[in-house]
Order: sequence, then structure tokens, then C-alpha cells
Amino acid sequence: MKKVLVTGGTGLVGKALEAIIKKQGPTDEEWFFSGSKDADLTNLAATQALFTKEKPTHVIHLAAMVGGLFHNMNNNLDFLRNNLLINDNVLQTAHEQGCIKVVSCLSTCIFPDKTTYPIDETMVHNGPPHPSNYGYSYAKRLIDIQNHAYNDKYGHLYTSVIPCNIFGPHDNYKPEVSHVIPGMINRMHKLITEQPDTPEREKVFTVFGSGKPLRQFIYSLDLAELMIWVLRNYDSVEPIVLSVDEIQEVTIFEVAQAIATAFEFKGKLVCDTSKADGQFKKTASNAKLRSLLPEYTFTDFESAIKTSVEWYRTHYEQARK
Ligand code: NAP
Ligand code: GFB
Repeated sequence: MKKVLVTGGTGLVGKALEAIIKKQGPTDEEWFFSGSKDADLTNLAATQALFTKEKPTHVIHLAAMVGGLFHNMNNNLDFLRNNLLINDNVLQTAHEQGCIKVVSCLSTCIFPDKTTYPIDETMVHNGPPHPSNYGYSYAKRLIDIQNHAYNDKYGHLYTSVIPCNIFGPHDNYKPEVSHVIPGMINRMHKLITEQPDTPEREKVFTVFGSGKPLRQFIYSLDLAELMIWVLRNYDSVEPIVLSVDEIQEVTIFEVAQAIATAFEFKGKLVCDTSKADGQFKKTASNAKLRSLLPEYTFTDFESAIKTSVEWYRTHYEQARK
């Protein structure tokens, strides 16, 4: 029997994993999705207590201090310290508990800021990250170093995935911490539902920044399918990018247009260039994934946005906002 512990199991990606596991039906695996109420993983004793209780044989390590551009810009020290603590506690405790495999989560935003494109898995440590999120980036890069150190000393199969920007149901919509898609969904829903006497055509939605930066976005349920495949079938310590194709890269303004279409918003979209743009692009190659799973089909971006907007409207009360 495989016992899979998902740390950070109550967030955007954790909830997607739970949905896919449920959809795939019974296997010889038992899954436990933990959140900070089960254990504050910045605390070693709490981490050890969780692992002693759950006795995992495998771990999908998602738990992290996570946020969008604006949250990172103002909190690099906290992102660095909290994530260093969480990652060291989880990886060392997994070793002490004899876990067979750990799959951790990096991000395409941790790659070098000055780089050639497309970025790939071999380039993680080739230069400093974008200054807006250096704290998060260095903490995440160290996971790859830790994975190699545990493999060198003990032969452990600790590996990592590198997702591009993720979105979907159960996202974090809190304006001060959110990523762009949940941030826009929250703000557009508010604009539409407030001032009911103002004709919608007269309403103006603000896109932060120039709207020009480019991003690849993966739907959380697609990422969950791919992470489950990695847990079951990918046996290398080297990281693997889990991203949509380079050609599926969109501008932030095109994201705003897709969200406006999903809301059937009839007002105007304007860009507030007084707000930061962050990284202009972080185009990642998914060639390694494609070489292993050539048939994988990603959910269409516009329909995934529609599903995500619909989820927020129908789950507004319990959404993290
Ligand atoms: P999320 O929605 O913010 O969820 C974070 C999860 O981590 C939650 O379950 C949270 O538990 C848990 N957590 C946070 N601090 C904790 C602590 N001190 N102790 C225990 N648990 C803690 O984040 P997400 O978007 O699902 O991210 C999951 C992983 O994907 C992260 O490693 C992130 O770096 C990575 N990633 C995310 C993106 C993206 O665009 N979202 C892109 C690339 C990579 P509570 O809910 O109980 O607080
Ligand atoms: O998802 P996001 O916050 O982070 O996207 P990154 C930021 C881009 O979207 C900037 C624009 O160009 C913003 O100006 N934007 C427009 C908005 N409207 C909004 C809004 O309402 N909210 C937000 N947040 N942005 C993050 C990293 O970079 O990528 C993290 O900082 C993390 O560490 C994440 O790894 C995946 O994509 O720029």
C-alpha cells in the first residue's frame, strides 16, 4: 500500500490533486491532503508529528508561502525564510521517516532574469532571478540542491516539477497576495456586482501594469494530472518543467480580455502603467515533458478561464478573498 502525503494540500494545486485522484477512482494508494491546521511546517517538531501520524511512503510537497508579483515584491525576506524552513523540515523529516519518493514544486518564475529563451530545466541556477521575487526564487532553487544532496548521500529519489503560472478553482483571490488571474477575477466580479445603478458599459476595469508581459498559464487540473503521473512514473532527480507549449503564451491584456469574456463584461479595459509589470517574460520549454508524454492535451485556456470564473461566482462565499 502506498501512502501519499500532500503537504500544502488545501490550496489551489492541492484541491486540484484531490479532484483528479477522486475522478481516477480507487487504486492501491491512500492519500492525505494536509494544510497548516494539520501542522505548521515552518516548525520541525510539528512537521515530525505530522509525518509520524501519517507515515507516508511518498510525498507531494506543495506547502509554501505563495503569492503574486506585488506580494513577493514587498516580502522577499519572509518568502525566503518561511520557504527555507518549510522545505528543510519536510525533506529532512521525509528522510528520517524513510519516505521512498518526494516530489517538490519549483516555478518558472525562479529562472534567471537575464537568459536566452526558451528556458529549460538545465538553466535553473544560471544567474540571479528577477529582483521582484528573489526570496521565493532562491528558496525554491535550493530545493533542487537539497534533492541532489539527499540523492548523493542516501540515494533518495527526491525530485521536483517546475510549473508555469497556475490558475483554477480554489485559487487565492486575496487582492494583496493573489496572482494575476485570481486577482483580476476578484476585481472584475466586484466591479460588476457593485454600483448596480451604473450601466455596465460605463464601467472601467483596470489592468495593473502595461498589460504587455507574457505568461504561460496551466490549468490546475491539468497540472494535477501531470504531477500524479510524475509521482507514479518519473524516476529522475532532475527537475521537469510542467508547462503549456511556448506557443500558448499570452499577454496580461489578453488574460484580462479572456476574463472579461467569461464575465460577459460590457465595460472598458484600461491599463494602469503606474503599477509594476514584473518579469516581461519567462518562456519555458516543455520539450522534456512532451518527449515523455507526447499525447498529453492541455485544457483550452479560454474554457479553463470560463470554468474558473464560474467556480468563483458559485463558490463566492467560501473562496479565499
Ligand atoms: P496556495 O493555494 O497558496 O496553497 C498553499 C498551501 O500551502 C496551502 O495548503 C497552505 O495551507 C500550505 N501552507 C502554507 N504555509 C504553510 C505552513 N507554514 N505550514 C503548512 N502548510 C502551509 O498555493 P498553490 O498555488 O496551491 O501552490 C502550491 C505549490 O505550487 C507551491 O509550492 C507553489 O510555490 C507552487 N507554484 C504555484 C504557482 C501558482 O501560480 N500558483 C506557480 C508555480 C509554482 P493553508 O491553506 O492551511 O494555509
Ligand atoms: O501572477 P502575477 O502576480 O505574478 O502576475 P508573476 C503579475 C503580472 O500581472 C504583472 C499584472 O504584469 C501585473 O502588473 N497584473 C494585472 C496583475 N492585474 C493584476 C492583478 O490584479 N493582480 C496581480 N497579481 N497582477 C509570480 C512570482 O510572478 O509568478 C511568484 O512573483 C510566483 O513568485 C508566480 O512564482 C507564479 O507571474 O509576475
